[in-house]
Amino acid sequence: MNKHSNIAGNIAYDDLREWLVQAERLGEVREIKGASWQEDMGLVAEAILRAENGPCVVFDEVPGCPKGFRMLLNMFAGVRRNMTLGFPDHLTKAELSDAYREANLVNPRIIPHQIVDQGPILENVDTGDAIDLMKFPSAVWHEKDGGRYIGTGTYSITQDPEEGWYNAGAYRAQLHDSKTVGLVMVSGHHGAQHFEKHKRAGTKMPIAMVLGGDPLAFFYGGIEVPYGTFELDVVGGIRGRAEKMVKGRITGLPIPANAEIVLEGWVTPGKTHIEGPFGEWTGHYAGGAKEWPVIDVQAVYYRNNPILVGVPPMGAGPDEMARYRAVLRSATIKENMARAGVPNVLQVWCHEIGAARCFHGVSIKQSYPGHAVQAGTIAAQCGGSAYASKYIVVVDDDVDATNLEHLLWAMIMRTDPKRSIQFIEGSWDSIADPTLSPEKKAMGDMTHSVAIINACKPFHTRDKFAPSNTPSQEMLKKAKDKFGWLLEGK
Ligand SMILES: Cc1cc2nc3c(=O)[nH]c(=O)nc-3n(C[C@H](O)[C@H](O)[C@H](O)COP(=O)(O)O)c2cc1C
Ligand SMILES: [Mn+2]
Repeated sequence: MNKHSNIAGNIAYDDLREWLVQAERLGEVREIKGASWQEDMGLVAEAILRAENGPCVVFDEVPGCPKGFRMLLNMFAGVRRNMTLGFPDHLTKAELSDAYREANLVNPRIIPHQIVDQGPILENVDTGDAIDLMKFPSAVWHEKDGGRYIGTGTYSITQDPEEGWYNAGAYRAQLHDSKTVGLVMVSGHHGAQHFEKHKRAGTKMPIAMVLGGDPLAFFYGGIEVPYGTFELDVVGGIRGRAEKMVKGRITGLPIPANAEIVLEGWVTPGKTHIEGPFGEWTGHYAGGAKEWPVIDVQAVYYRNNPILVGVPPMGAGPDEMARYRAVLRSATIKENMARAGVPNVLQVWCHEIGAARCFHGVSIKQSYPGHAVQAGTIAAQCGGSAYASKYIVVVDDDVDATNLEHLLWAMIMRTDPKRSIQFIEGSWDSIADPTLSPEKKAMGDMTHSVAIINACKPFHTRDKFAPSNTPSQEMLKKAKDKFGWLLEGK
């Protein structure tokens, strides 16, 4: 049993404002007035989003936007990570991931959302000529972005027109004009599946796009939850109380009653607009600029002094998105592996350098021939990992798979490349993968190969493998205690 199994999650906030109060209590919030959406916000993102312990920044008085219309950046860093997921401050990120898994994934609870009549999201409802998306402080995040992106810290609610279930998925949104935003739903994602059904039926798809609100709901919009399950009902289960939602006036879709900003409207099959380029999570403008569907916004709901949330991907190293996904996805994959019947999986870490999608380390206590290959294959292809996984490294239990350098050391030193690496072909890829060829993209072939790197000692000769000269915990402590001062400049 894991030593944290007695820790139950306790989410101390219901919405973004209560979360902000908690983050302020931790001393991790800074306010910036007068920053421009054209450049300054992107510069702040460059300055802070890659740091493990960067502050949460709230922008106000953005030139061109009404005072009080704010933008919040960097929810998931510092100690507030643990607060956000409802766990004590002292847990490391790997411990946080395990505690989260044990509290929420081992025996998952679903609490269906509850429809209510009132909520702060109804404080302002703009329709018709009153709709003006320009008043929200959306930013140009990267130098070569094709425009402002209003939807990055976002998720969109849609309904399956045949089966009736709701979905919440994070799909980015470029600001096209005062009443229209872009919508990028990659093939296979649930929102895209709903849209496919509408296309076949020749009907326009109702949609409600949340642009700021409860951090937990946003995280769940961007993480894999099985087909047929409404992410907000999962969030209700984690909180231990039903999410309160109001009915959208235009579409009847459920809208979080305490969200900050929600766009409601229609996505019409065949109606598109040039979207992108956008600096994506792979650290490239890989998707380029192309035609994507749009949302014709029919109603805008927002609280007084609304807070837009920005979660721009930075790429090329750990960023905010990678940090929270590493914690959540590592837990998801570890749980998926246990359910698929892979025993003795000690650690799973979706490394931030691979945007917590493409490069995963797995440590196992090897128990039988083929165990390492089984673990690597499932870690590459389970529900939490299939999309965009690229490299899986499986190591023995004396390696810390959560530590990038230790993992790479084992990968380099304990493999014979030709023998130790095998490939899965035709695996689900992301359009943001810069190695997808133009030909494959043109054909709609969004697949690539995945490398399973078996860096375990061969099972049948493991006892003859040269022992590692990594010091024992006792020797390490002794060395530090006796001679650690040599590094302290004394
Ligand atoms: C900030 C953020 C932005 C994302 N942008 C997109 C996007 O533009 N298009 C897309 O298809 N997936 C995007 N994703 C990934 C999906 O949201 C994610 O895979 C999610 O699990 C999809 O949910 P679904 O399976 O319910 O569709 C994004 C995720 C995050 C966290
Ligand atoms: Mn879904």
